[in-house]
This record gives sequence, structure tokens and C-alpha cells, in this order.
Amino acid sequence: PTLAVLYKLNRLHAHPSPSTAPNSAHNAKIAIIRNDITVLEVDSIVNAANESLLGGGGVDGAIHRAAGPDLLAECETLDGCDTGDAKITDAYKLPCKKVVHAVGPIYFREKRKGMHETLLRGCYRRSLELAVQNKMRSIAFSALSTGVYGYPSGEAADAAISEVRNFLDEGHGDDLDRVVFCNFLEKDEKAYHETLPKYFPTP
Ligand code: AR6
Repeated sequence: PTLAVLYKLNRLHAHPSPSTAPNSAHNAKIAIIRNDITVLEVDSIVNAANESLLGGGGVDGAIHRAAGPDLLAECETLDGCDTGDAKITDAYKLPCKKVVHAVGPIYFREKRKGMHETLLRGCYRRSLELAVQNKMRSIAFSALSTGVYGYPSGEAADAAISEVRNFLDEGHGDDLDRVVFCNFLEKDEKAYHETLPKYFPTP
């Protein structure tokens, strides 16, 4: 090898780049469950909302029903929310402390523009940021976009889990005690169990 190459090799050896490979460092924080998200006594839950933030069907309807009308009153002050973004409110009659309202992509509309994955990842990222900014130590996600918005379970689980992994690795490991993926349907729960070891491998 030339001197230049030797020099490079020595430098690599002396300063190994930080490992970016998934490891088991944060495994204990992650949980996959199948449950009605409205009963969870976690600090924050993430709603699968729409751009109006004024309620709807699915998990959104369930959260608004369980929280009571004060949630809608607060949502009415928020001026909606862009797809791929999220906003946070109080939780009213829910047993959690805060509700993060994330607006996932409508799969077939955004896929045509190649934006589906970026937007779904944005929802997870923004929800985690808002939770940490509001001192929430735990967060439970509904399976954003996988209901009427049509995002396939496996693809959605991959984006969700890897975005959580990235967030924890980017210096937020100490900010959260627990991240829960709260599924409602068996197909989604199965997808999460299949995908989890890719980003949170067991040692
Ligand atoms: N707890 C946890 N998960 C639930 C619950 C529940 N109580 N109910 C349904 N799910 P969806 P989207 C799951 O359709 O696809 C609304 O009308 C469900 O099985 O609620 O993001 C909004 O207002 C699925 O896995 O949300 C929007 O207009 C996941 O929650 C639109 O639907 C998300 O399904 C958003 O569509």
C-alpha cells in the first residue's frame, strides 16, 4: 500500500467512526402492544389525525370520545396541521397527560409524489420532539396512516421503528423511558414484531 493509504488506515484505526449499526442499547424502552390507545396510562399518546384536527373516525374518533368535548375546543384553536407534522394538546378526560395529534400521509396520494415515507417519518419525528419538549417521559403511538389512509402495515412499521431508533440515537436516549407502538389490529402488531429486530436487535 502507498504511504497515503497507510496513513488513512492508521487514522481509521486511531479514530474509529462511531458505530451507526443498530444495537441493543435502547431495547428496554420499546414495547409493542395491541390495545385501545385511549386507556393507556402513559404520559402521551399519539393520535392519527387529519389536517383539520377537528376529529374523525378510527382512533381519532375514539380519542375525542374518550377525552370529551374540551379536546375539540382546544383543537379548534390550533388552525389545523400540515401532513407530516404534529401538534400537542392537553388530554382532558383521558388517563394520559398530553395528546400529540399527528397527520399521517394518505398513502396513494403521496406515493405518486414519492413523499409517503418522508411524511410518515416526519410524523414520528415531530411527535417525539413535541413529547420531549413537553417533558413527557413516555409516548404511545397509534399506527399512523395504516387505517383509512391506506399505508401498508409492514412499510409503516419500518418507517416508524427506524425513525424512533434514529431519534434515540441522536442524543435523546435519556429523554424517554418508554416508546410504545400501540396497535389495534393483529396484522399491524405482527408487522411490528417482524420489523423490530431490524432496528432493535436482541443481543
Ligand atoms: N386504539 C388504537 N388504535 C386504533 C384504535 C384505538 N382505539 N382505533 C383504530 N386504531 P385510522 P389513519 C388503529 O383509520 O389511517 C380518521 O378519520 C387502526 O386499526 O384511525 O391515519 C382521521 O380523522 C389503524 O391501525 O387513521 C383521519 O381523517 C390506526 O389506528 C383519518 O382517519 C390508524 O387508523 C386518518 O387515517
